[in-house]
Amino acid sequence: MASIAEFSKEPKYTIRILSERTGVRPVTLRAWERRYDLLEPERLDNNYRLYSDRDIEVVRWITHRLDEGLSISSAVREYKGFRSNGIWPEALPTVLAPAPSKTPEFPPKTYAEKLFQALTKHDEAAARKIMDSVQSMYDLKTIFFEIFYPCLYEIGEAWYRGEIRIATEHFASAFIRGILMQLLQAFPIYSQAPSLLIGCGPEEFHEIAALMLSVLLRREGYQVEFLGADLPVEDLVMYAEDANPDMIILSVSSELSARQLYKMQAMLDKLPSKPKLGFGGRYFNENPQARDQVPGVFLGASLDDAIQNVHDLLD
Ligand code: B12
Repeated sequence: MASIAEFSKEPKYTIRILSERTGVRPVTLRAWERRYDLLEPERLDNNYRLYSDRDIEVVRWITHRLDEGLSISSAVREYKGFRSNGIWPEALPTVLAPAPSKTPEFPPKTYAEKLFQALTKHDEAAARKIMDSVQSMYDLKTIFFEIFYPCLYEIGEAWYRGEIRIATEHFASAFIRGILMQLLQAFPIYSQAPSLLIGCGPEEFHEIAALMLSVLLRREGYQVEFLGADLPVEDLVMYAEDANPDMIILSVSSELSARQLYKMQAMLDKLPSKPKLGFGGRYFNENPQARDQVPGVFLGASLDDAIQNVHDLLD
């Protein structure tokens, strides 16, 4: 394992990137910087700060100590104790794929088509190869929104036209779901951050959007539990009573599912912690008038909107 000293001091990342690479939200990073003088970012003329690979490792080391139960002040004291004795702590092993490092050969659309071809031929080896190169070229949002989304959309259209079997659609969505689950599990879980339960409304089986949102919010440092498809309202409310989430987010693509959410916020309001209900999904995008019928917060038309709204509501 390398020591943190072996990582470059070259200032190159904005606070946003530092946040994405460490899972600590920018607001928390700024507070740590103010209170504990932990990092040494370089300030540009416009007052923006740039962080180095070494800063990333320092923040990862600190968050690891927090996960082990230390308070932030004890973790910083321990870190500074090492440093004042001239010691650099060991860097943590990398659990995530490295940040994109290769210049893309083709636009994302081309990879969406290649992935569609591989998956509709049930050629898992080819699909994996495509994913390996895509992950070395593109960030997660590009992969989700510009490669997975159009690929799944075309799968749906091909199924609707009777050109592919149900088995093929299942194979394709299981493959993409598998990649998303791996990503979700590779991100650390921060026990101090606001907590979110994310899944699908009752009788809703389209779970990929909820899973994408779970990955992206976990990457931002939220404590996310992904609960999957078809969550019955009563059961979810009872679980929320035990789990005390700050928010429950449900994805919905049918009226049947949406209707069952009408009574949910009132049930949540009876719990001591009064979690917020956030919702979105294809049904609410296609039927904007239905958004007002569900008590709770409509989180927007896209997953990017949802992330921004979660920040606004919980930070
Ligand atoms: C995979 C798939 C399935 C799989 C899902 C597997 C899984 N583990 O998730 C299975 C086999 C279960 C399935 C079942 C059905 N499906 Co289907 N399915 C699809 C397919 C191919 C991909 C869906 C997907 O994951 N898309 C990618 C995600 C990212 O997109 P999305 O869900 O639309 O989400 C976007 C937005 O809606 C929004 N969003 C979503 N959730 C949230 C949440 C929040 C908080 C916010 C802010 C935003 C947001 O952001 C996302 C990104 O832009 C689509 C095709 C398509 N056009 O999407 C058909 C499709 C959705 N299915 C369809 C149908 C008809 C069905 C069935 C009724 C088929 C049947 N006869 O049984 C059942 C219904 C099951 C149910 N009750 O839920 C139709 C729906 C037509 C319609 N207008 O109603 C589609 C469009 C196929 C088609 N072209 O006809 N399906």
